[in-house]
Amino acid sequence: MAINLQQTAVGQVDPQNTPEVIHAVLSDLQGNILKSNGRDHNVHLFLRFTGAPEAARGWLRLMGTEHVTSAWQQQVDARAHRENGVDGGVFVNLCLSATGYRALGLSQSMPPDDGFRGGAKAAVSRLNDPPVTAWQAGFQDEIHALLIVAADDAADTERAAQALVATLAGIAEVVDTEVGAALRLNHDGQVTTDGSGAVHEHFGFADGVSQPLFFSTDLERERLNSGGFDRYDFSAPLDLVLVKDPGGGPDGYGSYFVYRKLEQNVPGFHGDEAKLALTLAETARGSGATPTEAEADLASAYIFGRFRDGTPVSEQAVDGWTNGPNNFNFDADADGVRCPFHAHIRKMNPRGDKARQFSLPPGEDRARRIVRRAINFGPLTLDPGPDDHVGLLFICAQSSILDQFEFLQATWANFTDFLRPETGLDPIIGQSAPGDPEVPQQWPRDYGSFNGLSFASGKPEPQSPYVPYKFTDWVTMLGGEYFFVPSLSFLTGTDGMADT
Ligand code: N7H
Repeated sequence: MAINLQQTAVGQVDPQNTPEVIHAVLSDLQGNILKSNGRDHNVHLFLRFTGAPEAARGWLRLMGTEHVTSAWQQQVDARAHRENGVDGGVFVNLCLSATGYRALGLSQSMPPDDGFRGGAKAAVSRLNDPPVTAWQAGFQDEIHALLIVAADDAADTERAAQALVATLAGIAEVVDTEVGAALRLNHDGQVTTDGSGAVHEHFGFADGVSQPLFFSTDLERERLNSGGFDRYDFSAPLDLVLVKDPGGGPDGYGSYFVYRKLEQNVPGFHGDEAKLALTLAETARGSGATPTEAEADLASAYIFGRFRDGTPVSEQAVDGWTNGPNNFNFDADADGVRCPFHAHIRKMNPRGDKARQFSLPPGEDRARRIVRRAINFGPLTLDPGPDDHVGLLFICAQSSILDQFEFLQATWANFTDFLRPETGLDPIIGQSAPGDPEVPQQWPRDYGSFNGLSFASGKPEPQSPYVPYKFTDWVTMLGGEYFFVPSLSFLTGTDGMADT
C-alpha cells in the first residue's frame, strides 16, 4: 500500500501508514529531510560530472549501496547514540541538480518542480540575488551534484570527505568545498566545542528553534518542551517536504534542497543594532538619551522576533521566557507593536497573520513552511576578526521550491508591503532590486502600545505608534544551487536506464 503523505505525527496509528509501509519508505528515503542528521561537523562537496554518463551512473549505484545514509538508518544510529552513547558515525547525503540529471542522461527521471529545473542561477532576478558574476567562483560553475558529509568530529568528517573524493577519479571534479561546524554556546554565552550548549548563529541568536516536525516522538518532546501546542501547532504532514521520486521504486520519495551560502557581516550588524537602539531611546526620551541594556536587547529582539536566548518578543519585553520556545502566535499583537511585522521570524512564519489580515484559510501560511538544515561556516566565534568570513551554509527542504523557499524569500522577505504596506524588508535576509525605493521598517515606539496620541506638548496630538528606521541588510548571498535528494532505489537503479 502506498504511503499517505497527508499524515502528521508519523508513528501514531494511521490505517494506511502501517509500520511496514513506514519502514519501506524510510529505508528508501535519504536522511536529513524529516529529521536533522544532528552532526556538528559538515563538509559539502559540489561536483561536476566530467566522465562518461554510464560511469557516473555506476558511481551513483556505489554511493547508494555503500555510502548514502537512509532515513531509517539515521533513526537506528540516533537511537544507538541516545541509548548507548554510540557515536552515530558518518552521515552522507547525495543530491542532484537539474543540470546533473541532464549530464547523467537521466532527464526522464527528473523531478518536475519548475524552480528546480531552472536552477538557482535562473532565479537571481526573481529573488533579487546578487548577479552570478559576483558569486564565489565555485558557485559560478555548473554544479551537478552535492555530497553532504557529516560527523560529530571535524577530523572524521574530513577523512570521510577525502575517502569520497577518492571515488571520483574519472567521474567528477570538485568545483567547490564548504566546511561547516555548529556554533554552540553555553548558558554563559561561551563557545563550547564538546557538543554541549545550544546552536547559535554568528549574530549571537539561538538558531534551529522552530521547525516543522513529522514524527510523533518529536512532537511529544516539543509539546513537553514548549508547554503544549494550543497556540501553535508544530506538526507537519509528510507532503510538506516529500514528493514521489519519478526515477525511484514504488517506495521511492525525495525532497528538494535549496542551498545558499550566506555571509554575515557581524561588525556591521552590531553597529546597526546599536544605532537602532539609540534611535528608539532618543525617540522615547529625547536627543542625547542612551539606551539601557534592556532597551538595547529589546531593539535587537525586534529585528528577529526573538531575543538572543530564543524568547519570542511577542510574549514579553525581556528575555528569559520559561514557557518553551514555540507555543506562541501573534494573535495578541495584531498591529505588530510587540513583534514588528518585518521581524525575521514573523515574515518567515506569520503564524496566522495571513488568516487575520487577508481572510485566507489558516493552512495557507502553514503550507509555505520549510525545514531548515543550515550549519555555520567560518571561525566559531561571536567576535570574528576583520579578515574572517562567517555565516550560514543555508539548506532547506521542501516539496516545492517555488511555493515554499522562493515564496518566503521573494514574496515575504523581499516584499516591503508584506504583511502590511510599508512594512519594509526582512532585516536579516530581505534583498531589494537596484533602484527600488528605500522603505524603512516600522519599529514599536513603545512596546505593546498602539497609542496614536502624544501628550508631550500638554495637549493631545496625533503620533504614529511606530518609529521608522532602515535596518540595512547585513547578509550577502555568495552563491547556491537547487537540488533534489533522490531515493536510494533511484541511486541504485540507474545503471540500466537509457540515455536521454
Ligand atoms: Fe532564518 N539567525 O540566526 O539570525 N532564522 N536565518 N532564514 N528562519 C530563524 O526559529 C537566520 C534564513 C527561517 O518558524 C531564527 O530557529 C540567519 C533564510 C524560518 O518561527 C534565527 C540567516 C530563510 C525560521 C534565524 C537566516 C530563513 C527562521 C530564530 C542568514 C528562508 C523559523 C530561531 C544568514 C528563506 C520561523 C529559530 C518560525 C528562524 C537566523 C536565513 C527562514 C535566529 C542569520 C534564507 C522559516
